[in-house]
Amino acid sequence: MPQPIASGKVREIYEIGQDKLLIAVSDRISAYDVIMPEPVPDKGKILNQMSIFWTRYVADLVPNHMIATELPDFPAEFQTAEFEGRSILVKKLKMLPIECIVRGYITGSGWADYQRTGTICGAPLPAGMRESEKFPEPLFTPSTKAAMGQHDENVSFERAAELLGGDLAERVRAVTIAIYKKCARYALSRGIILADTKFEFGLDESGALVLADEVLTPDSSRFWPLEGYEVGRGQQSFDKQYLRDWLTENGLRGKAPAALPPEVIARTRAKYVEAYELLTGKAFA
Ligand code: PZK
Repeated sequence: MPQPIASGKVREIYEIGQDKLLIAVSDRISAYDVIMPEPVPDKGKILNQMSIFWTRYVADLVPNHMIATELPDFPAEFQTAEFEGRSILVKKLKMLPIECIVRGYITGSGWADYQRTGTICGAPLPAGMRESEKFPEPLFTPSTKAAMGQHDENVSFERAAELLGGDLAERVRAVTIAIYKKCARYALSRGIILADTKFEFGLDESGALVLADEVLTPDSSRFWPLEGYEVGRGQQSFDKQYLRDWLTENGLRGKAPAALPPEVIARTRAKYVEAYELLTGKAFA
């Protein structure tokens, strides 16, 4: 059995030789920052396939780290059912020390910062914006990675430029916004608002800027149903609304419940399948 070199809340990374990694996406689900006691069947496969779809969709804008997505192309020890569909083999990169967050709509910590200070990450914004309103232009709001269990820290573009160098910071900002715009426009045509998302980039052996990590999944993004979207209030989460409502109704916000009702799991799974099918136009087998 291969052993991961790192585990996130939801994913595992395995080292393959000197220059490759295998990323496996689990069926674990978090809500209010807590991992639930039970998996959502097929969530890992669905999110991995969605990420592969988007990574290919933006390949005209930026090179990516993907080497292989199919079991027969993986090293022999990973050619087992537990890795099928939920894993990708990638090129190991020198990861940039920032998370590239892009926001199309004002919500979450961005909305909180705007209400408090009138800015987000030091960027000037129109006065009088309302919760969930679309920005005139997508906003690049980088953060620096915190240790596991900590929240990432928002930084100004100037701070990002100190960490990366001004030229790389500008290139990362431009490609982040270009990817977001292309994908948000497409998703909207399928009935899903991509409110915001997080990308991670690295540099390859030749120093080229390469897109890594998961791309535009509901775990790295806020997906909102276009149906029912209304400025001036918070929006429903496309994927986790049913789970959050159940946790809230049962006084379990931010707690780990002993178990989840089968209906909560089934309805949440159905939302992941729905998002996958809407976005890719393919049935989830
Ligand atoms: C890399 N992560 C995040 C993912 C975890 C942590 N191509 C790459 N090269 C080097 N490093 C990474 C990648 C990618 N992708 C990604 N951390 C490092 C992460 C999954 C599970 F625990």
